Amino acid sequence: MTVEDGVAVGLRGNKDHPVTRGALCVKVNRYLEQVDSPERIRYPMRRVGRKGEGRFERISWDEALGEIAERLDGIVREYGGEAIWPFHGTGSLGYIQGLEGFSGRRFFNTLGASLHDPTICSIAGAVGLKYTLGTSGGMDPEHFAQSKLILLWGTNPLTSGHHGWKFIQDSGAYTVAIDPVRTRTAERCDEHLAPLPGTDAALALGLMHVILSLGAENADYIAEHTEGFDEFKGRIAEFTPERVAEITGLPVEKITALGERIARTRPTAIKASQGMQRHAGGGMALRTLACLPGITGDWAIPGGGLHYSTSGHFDLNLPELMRFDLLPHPVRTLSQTRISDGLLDADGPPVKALFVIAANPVGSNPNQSGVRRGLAREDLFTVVLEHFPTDTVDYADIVLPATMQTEHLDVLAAYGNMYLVWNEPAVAPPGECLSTTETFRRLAHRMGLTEPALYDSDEDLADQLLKGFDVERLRADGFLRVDPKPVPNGKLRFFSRRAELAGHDPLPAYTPPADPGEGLVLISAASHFFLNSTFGNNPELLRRSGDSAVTLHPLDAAARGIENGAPVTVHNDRGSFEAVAEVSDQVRPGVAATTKGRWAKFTGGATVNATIAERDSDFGGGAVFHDNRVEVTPR
Ligand SMILES: Nc1nc2c(c(=O)[nH]1)N[C@H]1C(S)=C(S)[C@@H](COP(=O)(O)OP(=O)(O)OC[C@H]3O[C@@H](n4cnc5c(=O)[nH]c(N)nc54)[C@H](O)[C@@H]3O)O[C@H]1N2
Ligand SMILES: Nc1nc2c(c(=O)[nH]1)N[C@H]1C(S)=C(S)[C@@H](COP(=O)(O)OP(=O)(O)OC[C@H]3O[C@@H](n4cnc5c(=O)[nH]c(N)nc54)[C@H](O)[C@@H]3O)O[C@H]1N2
Ligand SMILES: [Mo]
Repeated sequence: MTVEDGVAVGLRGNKDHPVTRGALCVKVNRYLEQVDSPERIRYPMRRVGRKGEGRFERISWDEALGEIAERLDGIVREYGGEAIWPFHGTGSLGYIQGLEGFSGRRFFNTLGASLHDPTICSIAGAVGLKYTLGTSGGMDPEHFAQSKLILLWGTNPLTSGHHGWKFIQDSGAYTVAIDPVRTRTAERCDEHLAPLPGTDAALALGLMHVILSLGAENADYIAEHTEGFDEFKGRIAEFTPERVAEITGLPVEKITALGERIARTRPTAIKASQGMQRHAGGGMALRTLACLPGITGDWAIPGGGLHYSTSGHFDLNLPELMRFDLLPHPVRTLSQTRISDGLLDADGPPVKALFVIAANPVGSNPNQSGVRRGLAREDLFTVVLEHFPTDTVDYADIVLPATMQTEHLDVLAAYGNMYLVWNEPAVAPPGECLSTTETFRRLAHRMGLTEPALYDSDEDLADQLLKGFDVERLRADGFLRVDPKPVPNGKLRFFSRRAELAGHDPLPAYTPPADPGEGLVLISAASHFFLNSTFGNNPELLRRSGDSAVTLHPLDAAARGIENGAPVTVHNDRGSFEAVAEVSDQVRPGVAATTKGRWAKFTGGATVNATIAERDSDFGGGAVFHDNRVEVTPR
């Protein structure tokens, strides 16, 4: 950042960073506009209108903290601490200020508040990978530069993580996109396969079938580094290319040709990310994919293996940061993806106080109308810590103004590479904005809590989190590479006893999509212009993103009498939203595509999330955003 007279005037990427190499994305390039936006929430506010209406009056921090302290005291006395739900989102991936429940957890622990399970993003795939690999940490993405064949499987890095693309380009590898949608990334690949959504595990089993038929498996790797191959062979035998063609909707020849290419190309790497696990069988899909490099032995070759997320490589001292030892007794866990369930029908005491921290559940959760119903409960006391008046803020009883990354101290583990990041505050916050940590230090004081750990400074918290790391170097350079952990961790398990004990098939399998509806499968993946719902109010990005659109194949459009550019309603029995039809062969027949991240209040009152079911995926209680059947009708 360039700061002049205490004001941030410039923001650019760090040229010395080995992954970002000085580049920012379309969204973060506009971060300073957001910091300085006239719409930024700068003062605490109290609701004056109905819930959902979004009318507030400015109050002082003293009044805000006083009211929150009094309400919490009363709720704890009457219903117990578990009636409080600290609901964290992914708005900040900082360990100190955000990240899915770390910040403020100490405070909530002393009150005995319910735990929050961050299930919305990547959990199904991570649990699936752990069954196969014993870890969710995969290949170092910098190793893609050494790959000869790269399968970009259910991932659109040119939109959702463009820094990784450089290594893929450097490799000169043959690239194959496997995605029901011809994305920006698929356009740039040598080949594109468009399977029916939710059928990836079947495709992976079919590819392994081809490899085994050619006798191209790596017998030495299998014997030395894996378990359960004999059992797994029987499962693979069931997935002939003909059967897989029927399940995936891909031509048999394409499946066979790709299997043959994998069989003869070392190292082959798979870049998967979260897209394919937003399905009923999403955890099983990742678990099955991770077996492919186990058959070929690619896991043992630099430039081979599978990359999903790097979070498993960051061994930070979370217990010391979170301090679960401060809980007075064991407490229940509430799932992030099931907020309407939690608010309307919780097991145990009713949720009476909700803190929304760096999250926008009305915009980003499944079951938008259910989320609204839950938040509209008159007897629910809702506090939202935010930068902007989001669709969720409209339901707050008290809104607290939060600092942005330019204004607070934080430590981040990169989402998709191997570097820790130090986030130094560069400018003073505007108005009366406070960091999450300072908000909870002040609230603890106001409630008369005496636990000393509640008053640790941000620097202390960073030191505790980073015990064993070179904090001085991290602070001086701004980033620090962590040592990769071995993958697989121990032997690769084709047969998983742990999966069996958890009630799953002990072998990798194909779990079909679960939405029982008819109609088109609607995928709502990352928008090029928004980061989830963050930046969804940036005027320039809104302008560039155009209208809320839904892409339909010409055959599906014709069958519905829909022309390119026509206004349509997208609907199912859960809800509906309005869009403009884009008729294009970018999607395969039977599939429709839109993007996530729009604000309901700017889009006719509802977004795609109004059509998505609040249903768990197979592993870990993940969300099933892309397992969504809809109908599209002209408006
Ligand atoms: N620009 C931008 N970047 C982002 C985000 C954003 O909102 N905007 N969000 C960030 C976050 S929080 C995350 S978790 C990541 C998510 O980014 P990704 O992991 O890339 O996930 P998605 O965008 O959900 O989907 C990626 C691709 O998977 C495809 N897909 C959907 N279903 C299937 C399927 O069944 N099989 C296959 N093979 N493909 C399928 C979609 O068409 C899409 O092109 O991106 C991060 N980066
Ligand atoms: N249809 C559909 N929906 C999806 C997905 C999908 O693929 N399709 N993907 C899902 C995924 S991967 C994710 S991760 C979730 C994300 O869902 P959420 O976690 O709810 O993320 P956002 O919608 O970006 O909202 C985050 C909010 O945090 C605020 N914020 C940012 N930084 C800070 C901070 O430091 N302090 C405070 N107090 N607030 C801050 C931002 O202003 C923003 O309003 O969405 C999910 N929703
Ligand atoms: Mo995410």
